[in-house]
Amino acid sequence: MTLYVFKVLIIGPGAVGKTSLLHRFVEDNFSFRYKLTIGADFLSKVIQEYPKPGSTIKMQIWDIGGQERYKFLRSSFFDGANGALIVFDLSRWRTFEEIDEWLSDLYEYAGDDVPFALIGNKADLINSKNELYERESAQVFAKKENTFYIETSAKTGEKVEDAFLNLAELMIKNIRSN
Ligand code: G3D
Ligand code: MG
Repeated sequence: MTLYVFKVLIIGPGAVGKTSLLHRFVEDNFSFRYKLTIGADFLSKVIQEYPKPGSTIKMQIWDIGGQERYKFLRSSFFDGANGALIVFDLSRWRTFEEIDEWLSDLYEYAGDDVPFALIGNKADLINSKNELYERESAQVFAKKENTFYIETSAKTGEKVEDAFLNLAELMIKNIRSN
């Protein structure tokens, strides 16, 4: 029996859906009524028999909440993180341009070997038949950082579990290589 305990961060610009992704993954629901998150908060999720029979992953998932502007608070938030979801909003591409800054914060405060997943959220708002040229930029960005890019919807639940589980696998690999 193997137990993995991971501290996972959800970071990115305001209103991209960080709190909604957290609730979708942990409680499998979506509400338009989450309050603007004040202060950092976390929820726990236990995944049994994953990634293989006999192992369990416990994720303590931290939501950076409304602190985006208060950089000074970030250091304790980032401390001891095992991985992160860096989220932008597919319906507002300028949020993608802020991702670089979030990644440097992650590397600076949590360590530059911390794995992350790049998440384009609100996939339900874009027409999948439309070719987004920016989608390629997101893929290139992720590839350059040796990670993956995934498009989710906290509203419909699409790919939300995949995003967290794929990150879990990167975190497990990262323990083994350290
Ligand atoms: P944040 O925690 O990153 O600041 P929130 O973002 O989770 O608070 O979400 C911001 C707004 O986007 C909320 O709408 C929320 O309902 C909406 N949202 C989050 N994820 C999705 C999604 O996947 N699809 C769609 N269509 N909307 C989403 P309001 O209206 O409450 O501001
Ligand atoms: Mg929030």
